[in-house]
Amino acid sequence: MEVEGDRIASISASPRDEHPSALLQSIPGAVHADCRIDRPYVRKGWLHGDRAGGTIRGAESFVPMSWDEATRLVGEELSRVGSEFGRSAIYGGSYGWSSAGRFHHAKSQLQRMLAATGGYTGAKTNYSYATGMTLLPHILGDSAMVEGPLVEWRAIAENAKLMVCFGGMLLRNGQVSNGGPGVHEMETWVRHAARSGVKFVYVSPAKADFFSGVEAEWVPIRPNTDTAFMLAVAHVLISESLVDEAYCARYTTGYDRLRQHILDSAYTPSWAARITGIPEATIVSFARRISAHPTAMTANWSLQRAEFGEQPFWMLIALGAMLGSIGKPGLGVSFGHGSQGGMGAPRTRLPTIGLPSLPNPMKSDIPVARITDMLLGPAERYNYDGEEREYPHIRMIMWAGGNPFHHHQDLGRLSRAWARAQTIVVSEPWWTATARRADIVLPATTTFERNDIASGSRDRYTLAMKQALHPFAGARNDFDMYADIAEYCGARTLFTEGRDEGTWLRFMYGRFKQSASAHGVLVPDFEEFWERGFVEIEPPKEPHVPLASFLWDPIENPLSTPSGRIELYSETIGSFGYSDCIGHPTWFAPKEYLGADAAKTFPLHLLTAQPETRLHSQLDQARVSLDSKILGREPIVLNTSDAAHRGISEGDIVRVFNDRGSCLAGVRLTDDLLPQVAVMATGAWYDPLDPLDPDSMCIHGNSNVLTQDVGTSSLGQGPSAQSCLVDVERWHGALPAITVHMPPARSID
Ligand SMILES: Nc1nc2c(c(=O)[nH]1)N[C@H]1C(S)=C(S)[C@@H](COP(=O)(O)OP(=O)(O)OC[C@H]3O[C@@H](n4cnc5c(=O)[nH]c(N)nc54)[C@H](O)[C@@H]3O)O[C@H]1N2
Ligand SMILES: Nc1nc2c(c(=O)[nH]1)N[C@H]1C(S)=C(S)[C@@H](COP(=O)(O)OP(=O)(O)OC[C@H]3O[C@@H](n4cnc5c(=O)[nH]c(N)nc54)[C@H](O)[C@@H]3O)O[C@H]1N2
Ligand SMILES: [Mo]
Repeated sequence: MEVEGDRIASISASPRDEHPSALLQSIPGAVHADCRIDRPYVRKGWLHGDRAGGTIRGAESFVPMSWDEATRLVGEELSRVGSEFGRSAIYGGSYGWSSAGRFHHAKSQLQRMLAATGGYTGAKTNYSYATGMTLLPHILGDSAMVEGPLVEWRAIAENAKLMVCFGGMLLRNGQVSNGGPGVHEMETWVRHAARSGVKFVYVSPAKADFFSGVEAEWVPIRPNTDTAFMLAVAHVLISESLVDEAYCARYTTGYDRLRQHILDSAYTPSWAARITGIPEATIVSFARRISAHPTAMTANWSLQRAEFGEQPFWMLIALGAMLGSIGKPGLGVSFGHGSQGGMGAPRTRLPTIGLPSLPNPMKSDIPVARITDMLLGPAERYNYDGEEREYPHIRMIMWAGGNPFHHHQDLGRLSRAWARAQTIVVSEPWWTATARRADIVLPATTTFERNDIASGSRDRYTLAMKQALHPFAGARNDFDMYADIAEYCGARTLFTEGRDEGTWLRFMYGRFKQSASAHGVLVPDFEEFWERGFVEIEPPKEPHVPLASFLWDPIENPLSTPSGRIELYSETIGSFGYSDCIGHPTWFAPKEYLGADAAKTFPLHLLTAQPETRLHSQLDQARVSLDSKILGREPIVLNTSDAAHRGISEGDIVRVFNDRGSCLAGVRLTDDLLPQVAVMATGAWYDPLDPLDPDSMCIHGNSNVLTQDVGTSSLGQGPSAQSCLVDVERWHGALPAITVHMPPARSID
């Protein structure tokens, strides 16, 4: 990276990285963007005593403040809300990716401060694979099969002849990994497997879901119907006696019940063909193929971010068990090889570097994607994973390192819910849609303005992230701002533990060095690491084989499930009595998919995929993302035939709409997408035409104005963004200028 004065002049990837991310080119533009926040601000109405924010948030001007004033206002508000309503009235779930470094991880810093000063209502699970991580412990004893380590690429290359990828294998998603990846290797591993003789088949609504250059066979499927396909594949395995009955008897419980259910319900290939759009013959030959060849199966996380998202994951595990392949080297089932960088890559299992958390004195939390339900329904009861719970009554929200007005579903509904809070404090480097909807805005530094350590849980590198720039204008590190707020509340030392940035980095690295050496791995001391810039930990010689010891001896090494086996019927889940997630996998028709009644009114299934040109909403204000827009609007990919009979052409602007909301988008056409499917990336900054109106059209193209905000089921309560029906029409109106990439109005008093 070249720095001139206090600006990044150019940036390039490490020579270690064979496939660097194109997103690097957006960094200078983002760091020096006009929409950086230069100092603390307070919403004018709030400053004058308005504690009923309403939908005025996002439409009112901001008054500049000194850091001392801002610190005092936040500190006072924490004390007031805490003493009037109790600390669980403060929501600090603060979901979001923040930036790569482990010390300046904004959410972790915020939550330490909130814990040190008395506690908060937190959040469980995530938006990525909430449903998988809640379901899998019931079925396999833990959630490793979705969080990693997965079935490893080296073992796949060596042992599999066929790899089935539900949702495809996406290089665009492989650019990204939590904590900051040292290298981008998804392409390397897929090519390695292909060269070793693995044939790839992917089941997906979009042909583009597998990258070009590696041969892969596309099985087009209607969105949200994978479970129906898998059930019919199971039906064929049963009818043609292709099930590994001995494996099911030894390693699973409930196979007989599932088998009976599949036969009784007549989940035949002809039944599934009508639902999935996959020809009957293809289903039959698919079943024969996966039983004839050593097969690895993976499903992307997108499959479970849909209504009844538990089912495709559970049913894929059932298929793996019926083939007798789970636990065999390089075979079986896992989730996410195509979702994110590092999934399935070899790695020595050491604890990653992290900021230790402080225990939250309030035992209050929600499944993270239920935030709107919580804000709208204080004291309302809800189900989650066998528990009957009650939503707390939230009066104050603090957010750092996340963008709910990008990431949450049904933004109109979120706007109404957001209006219920008395005080909202957001820390952000940029004037995002969320920062604009705060009462107190605290300007944060970016990664380039501080020292940190990157340590991905999914690759073998630990990286020194050295400060390259002075903090922008009045921006401060989250750590420093929360240390001062903690001090106001009398808890500075509890929060800082007497350390500053430098001593924290040494402390965190020291703990890592210690645990590495306990695992027999020697890493250099801090000075040498910082000087050299990275530590690479050699992966083990032998690939990791999940569930290998269980396969070896299921009595000696049982799974942590109640039965000790793979649960194809779960007594526990059955005993919850949920109608939307019963004791075994089954087909539930979503409310919104192409087979639903609602498709008569809104005939297109909208998939909101991860953006190739950004990280979620991050870097939307910079080059790679801006260059991808059409007349400034986020692209929507439509099938040529769907566009033709609506009189829509390539490059047109359309209005995308349903009962929940609408947005503008620029049209890209393709023949390689299933008809009646449309794809928009997430992350275009939310820019409603009338910020005072929660139903207003987003003129920029944030797809979350359209998605539905319901839990996957009473079990997982994960987000269901991928179950969303819409229609499109050509937009003949004027094209309002995008305003969200510029700072909002500011005033002096
Ligand atoms: N429709 C639909 N919606 C989705 C999804 C989908 O598939 N479809 N996917 C979901 C998924 S899987 C995810 S993970 C979420 C992602 O949602 P988020 O994680 O909320 O998205 P980001 O844009 O990464 O938001 C991170 C924010 O942190 C800010 N930030 C970065 N560094 C710092 C820092 O040092 N300090 C502070 N204070 N702030 C910082 C960034 O500027 C940015 O605004 O979106 C979810 N939303
Ligand atoms: N460049 C970039 N990469 C990212 C991110 C980013 O923001 N930018 N975000 C990261 C994060 S936080 C996450 S959680 C992961 C998410 O990883 P995923 O959840 O795997 O990603 P998506 O892009 O939502 O979906 C992948 C593909 O699944 C297909 N799909 C959708 N619904 C269905 C379905 O019902 N059935 C089948 N068979 N296929 C379906 C879509 O065609 C889509 O292209 O991505 C990570 N990678
Ligand atoms: Mo995610």
